Amino acid sequence: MEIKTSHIVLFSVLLLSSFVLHTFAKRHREADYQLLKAKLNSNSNIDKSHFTAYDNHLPELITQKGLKEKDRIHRLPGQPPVRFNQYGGYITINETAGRAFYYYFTEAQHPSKAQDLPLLLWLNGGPGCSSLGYGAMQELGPFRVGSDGKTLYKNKFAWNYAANVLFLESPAGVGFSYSNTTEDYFGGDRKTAADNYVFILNWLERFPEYKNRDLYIAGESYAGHYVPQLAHNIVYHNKKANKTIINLKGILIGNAVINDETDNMGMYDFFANHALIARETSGKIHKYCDFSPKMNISDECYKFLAEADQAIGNINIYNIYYPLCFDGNLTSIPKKFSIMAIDPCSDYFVYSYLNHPEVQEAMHANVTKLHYDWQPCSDVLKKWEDSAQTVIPLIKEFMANGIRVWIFSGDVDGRVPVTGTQYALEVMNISTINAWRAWYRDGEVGGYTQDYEDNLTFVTIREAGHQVPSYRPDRGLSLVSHFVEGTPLPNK
Ligand SMILES: *[C@@H]1O[C@H](CO)[C@@H](O)[C@H](O)[C@H]1NC(C)=O
Ligand SMILES: *[C@@H]1O[C@H](CO)[C@@H](O)[C@H](O)[C@H]1NC(C)=O
Ligand SMILES: *[C@@H]1O[C@H](CO)[C@@H](O)[C@H](O)[C@H]1NC(C)=O
Ligand SMILES: *[C@@H]1O[C@H](CO)[C@@H](O)[C@H](O)[C@H]1NC(C)=O
Ligand SMILES: *[C@@H]1O[C@H](CO)[C@@H](O)[C@H](O)[C@H]1NC(C)=O
Ligand SMILES: *[C@@H]1O[C@H](CO)[C@@H](O)[C@H](O)[C@H]1NC(C)=O
Ligand SMILES: *[C@@H]1O[C@H](CO)[C@@H](O)[C@H](O)[C@H]1NC(C)=O
Ligand SMILES: CC(=O)N[C@H]1CO[C@H](CO)[C@@H](O)[C@@H]1O
Repeated sequence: MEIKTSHIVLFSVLLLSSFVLHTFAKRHREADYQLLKAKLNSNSNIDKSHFTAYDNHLPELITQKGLKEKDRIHRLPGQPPVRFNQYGGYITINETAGRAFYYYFTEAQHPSKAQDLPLLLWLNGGPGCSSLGYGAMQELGPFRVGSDGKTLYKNKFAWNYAANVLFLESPAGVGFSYSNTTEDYFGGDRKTAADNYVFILNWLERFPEYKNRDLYIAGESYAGHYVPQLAHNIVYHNKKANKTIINLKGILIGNAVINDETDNMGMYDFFANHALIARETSGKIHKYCDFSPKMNISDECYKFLAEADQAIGNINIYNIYYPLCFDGNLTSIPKKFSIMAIDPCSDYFVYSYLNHPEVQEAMHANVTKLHYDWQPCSDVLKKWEDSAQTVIPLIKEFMANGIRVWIFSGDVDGRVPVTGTQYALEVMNISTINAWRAWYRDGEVGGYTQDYEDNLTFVTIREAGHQVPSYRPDRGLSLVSHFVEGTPLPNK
C-alpha cells in the first residue's frame, strides 16, 4: 500500500493527453488537480458544458422498512464511549445495475436538542475521494484514528455538536460504494448528482423522522461541483412537483472548485503571493496563459505552468506550512494524540482502520466482499466524463431561491486556494451587504468574512489548509455552527 500525498511531480501531469485516473492512482489526493489539468487540454474529451439535471423523472423509491435498525452501529472497534447514535449501511441506487452507496450517519451529540438540529450531508471531492476516509475520520467526524490504526479518539470539535451529520461515499467506486456493473465506474458530474439525489430520497425513507428536517449540504474541493449540482436537482424536482420533496435550506462549500478560469489563475497567483514561485514566472503566466473557457492553452503557457509547478518543490500543497508525512508505518502503541495537530500521516492510519474486517463488519460495510481494498481516493474509478467549467449559474439560482450559500476557504491551502475563490466571487458581480471584517474564536482572529446580497456569505479560516476541520477543527466548528443557525460569526 502506498499513499503518496507528499512527493508529487506536478508538472508531469501537464503531459496528460487524456484523463485516465488509474494512471495516477498512487497520487491519491491529487485527483482534483489531475482533472483541472486534464480540462485545460483541448484534446481531452471531457464534456465541459453547463450542468443541467440529468434525469427529469422523479426516481422511484425502494422500500426501506426495517432497514434503519439493522444499520445501527453498536460500537466501532477501538471507540471511546459516546452518547449519540451511529448508523452505517448501504442504500441501493439502481437495483438492475446493482449499484449501492455506503453512508455513515452520526446523530447530534445533544441528547435533548438532537431532534431540533438540522440534517447536514457532507461530501468530499476528488473526484474519487471518500467522505468516510477524509470527512468522517480526519476532518469533522466524531472520531480520529490513532497511529496504531486501531484506537479511536474523540474529536471535541465534531460537527455533530451542531447538526445530525451524514457522510456519503459517492459516486460508485469510491470507498465502500460500489456497483455490480463495471461501466458504472465511468464517473461524471451528471451521473453523480443524479445518484446522490436517489440516495437522499431513499435515505429519507429509511430515516423518515428526518423527512421534514432542515437539510444542509456541505463539502470541500471537487464537492464544489457535487454540492451545488445535487442542490440543483433538489430544487429542480421540488419545483417540478410544486412541493417540498426535500427541505433544502442551504449549502456550505469550502476550498471549492467553482469556476475553472479563476480557479486556475487564482492558484498560480496564490503561489506567487506566498513566495512559492518567482515573480518572473508569475509574470510570464499572466502574459502567456489565458484560462478562459474558449481559449486553448498555448505551448508557451504550458512551459511556464510547468516551471511554476516544479519551482514549488516538495511541500504539502494542501497546507503550505504543514509538515510532510515521512513515515506512514503504524506504531504498536498510539502516539500522543492532539486534536489540534493532525498527524500528517493520518491517511495511513485511516487506511489501516477501515480495512480491518472487524471494523467493516461493525460498520455494515463491504457486505459483498469487494475484490479490492478500501482506498481514501478511488483506484477503481476509470474516467470522468463531464465536468462543467463553472457552477456560478447554480449558485446564482440558489441565491434567487432563498437558499443560504456560504463559501469558505482555509487560507493556507495551495490547491484550491482562497485567491481563486475571491476571483470567482468577483466574477459573480454581486453587491456587498456587510463589508469585509475579522471574526473571532477564543480571542483570536479566526478568519475574515464578508456578506453579499441574497444570503451569500464568504468566510476565510485563518491557518487552515484544504481540509479546514483537519487543521483548525475549533474554527471549523464555529463556521458550521453559525452557518446552520444563520447567525453572523462573532466579531470579538
Ligand atoms: C438502472 O440501471 C440499468 C442498467 O445499467 C439501466 O438500464 C436503467 O436505466 C437504470 N435505471 C434508472 C432508473 O436509472
Ligand atoms: C451485487 O452483487 C452481489 C453478489 O451477487 C449481491 O449480493 C448484491 O446484492 C448486489 N448489489 C446490489 C446493490 O444489488
Ligand atoms: C403550486 O401549489 C400552490 C399551493 O399548493 C398552488 O397555489 C399553485 O397554484 C401551484 N402552482 C402550480 C404551478 O401548480
Ligand atoms: C482549441 O482547440 C480545439 C481543438 O483542437 C479547436 O477546435 C478550437 O478551434 C481551438 N480554439 C481556439 C480559440 O484556438
Ligand atoms: C516503514 O518503515 C520502513 C523502514 O524504516 C520504510 O522503508 C518504509 O518506507 C516505511 N513505510 C511507510 C509506509 O512509510
Ligand atoms: C472487502 O472484503 C474483502 C474480503 O475480506 C477484502 O479482500 C477487500 O479488501 C474488502 N474491500 C473493501 C473495499 O473494503
Ligand atoms: C455588475 O453588476 C452591475 C449592477 O448590477 C451592472 O451594472 C454591471 O453591468 C455588472 N458588470 C458586469 C461585468 O457584469
Ligand atoms: C435569512 C436571510 O438572511 N434572508 C435574506 C436573504 O436575502 C434577501 C435578499 O438579500 C433578504 O431580504 C433576506 O432577509
